[in-house]
Amino acid sequence: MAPEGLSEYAGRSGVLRILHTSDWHLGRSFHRVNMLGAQAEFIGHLIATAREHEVDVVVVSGDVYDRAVPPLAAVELFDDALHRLADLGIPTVMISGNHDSARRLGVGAGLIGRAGIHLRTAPAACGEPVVLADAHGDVAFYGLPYLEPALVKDELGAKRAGHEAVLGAAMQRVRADLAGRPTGTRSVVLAHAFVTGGEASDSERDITVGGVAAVPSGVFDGVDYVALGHLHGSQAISERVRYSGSPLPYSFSEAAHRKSMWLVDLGPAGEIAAERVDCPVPRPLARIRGDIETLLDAPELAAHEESWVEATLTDPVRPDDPMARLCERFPHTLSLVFDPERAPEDPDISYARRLEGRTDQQIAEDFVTHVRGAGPDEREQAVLRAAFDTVRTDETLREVAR
Ligand SMILES: [Mn+2]
Repeated sequence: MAPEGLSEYAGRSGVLRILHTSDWHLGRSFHRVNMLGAQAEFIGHLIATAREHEVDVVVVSGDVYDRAVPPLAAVELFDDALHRLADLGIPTVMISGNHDSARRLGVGAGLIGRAGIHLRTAPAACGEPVVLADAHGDVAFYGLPYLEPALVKDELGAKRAGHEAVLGAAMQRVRADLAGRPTGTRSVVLAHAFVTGGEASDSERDITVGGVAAVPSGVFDGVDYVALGHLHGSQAISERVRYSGSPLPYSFSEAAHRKSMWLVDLGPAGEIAAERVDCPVPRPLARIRGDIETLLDAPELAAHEESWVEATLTDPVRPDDPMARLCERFPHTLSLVFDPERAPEDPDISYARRLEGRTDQQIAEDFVTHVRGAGPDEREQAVLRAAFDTVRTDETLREVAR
């Protein structure tokens, strides 16, 4: 593919400026709050940032939508985002994430590509970059859509159906393509994966297959910049391997996150300088804890009265109508958790609480222990794991076949 020209000011300051974002989850709500308005505000912020900071390329590393079949309002917002990006004349590269239906998102990709928005959703095409050029030469952008191991293993010629194996196979294609390009060609990889060392929150969908979800960052060695999606907290795994995180919070576990995008300057020899650009905050998040009287009276909690609140009630006996009472002081209370302060062995601790934070595999293993008295041995654990993998793969296959 011939390099595309960038706008006339591309690389004007000796660098190629990339705006890196991911995990928009258009159509997702936050508890009972419809986030579409906040998502639209973010899109406006993205466009304004691209313009103000004279961005040369926008990259979106997956989970554009929250679901395979998103609500119409989310599709309309995405359509609006595409038009505004195209109107700016800034090339954009996007991949599908584990929440997107790659097939659906990829519809019309060829046509949209003519407007400079490059949607990469086909695993087999991961070695075919979008090549852009600035004053210092070519920059190859490789879009690696989310790779579901069992589904793409054969297509990519991976030896095993694990995340590391399929990403490794995809990166082999990237390196093979890069080796055939002019010396000095710089490279950027977009990927949607759980890279070792990354810190997770409660709002990423579990992608555990074969027991291992995390991939060592070394799989991306040799690339100038890796724009990651999947984890919802902004973080740098290394100088060249970063997560932008989601622009908005989608769980209370993200209360301490600073939602942002990365503005990355790629120098003529592949030098990296990255800066964070904050995203608009629709409303701060607060997690408060105590018995109901304390929560209603404590003066230090006044700062959270306008926040989205998750209240953990520690009263030994569940108080009457706690939501209505809390809402009088904290009108944006969205989540109520009961954590009565009693002995840890108490059988009254709710089933839901005991399952909190545990994977399907762990819950199934606990169940075996509970009914039999002894936990599953290694062979039995493997049987359970294979069963979960099959169910998850079937779900994905059904979506692909639709
Ligand atoms: Mn996500």
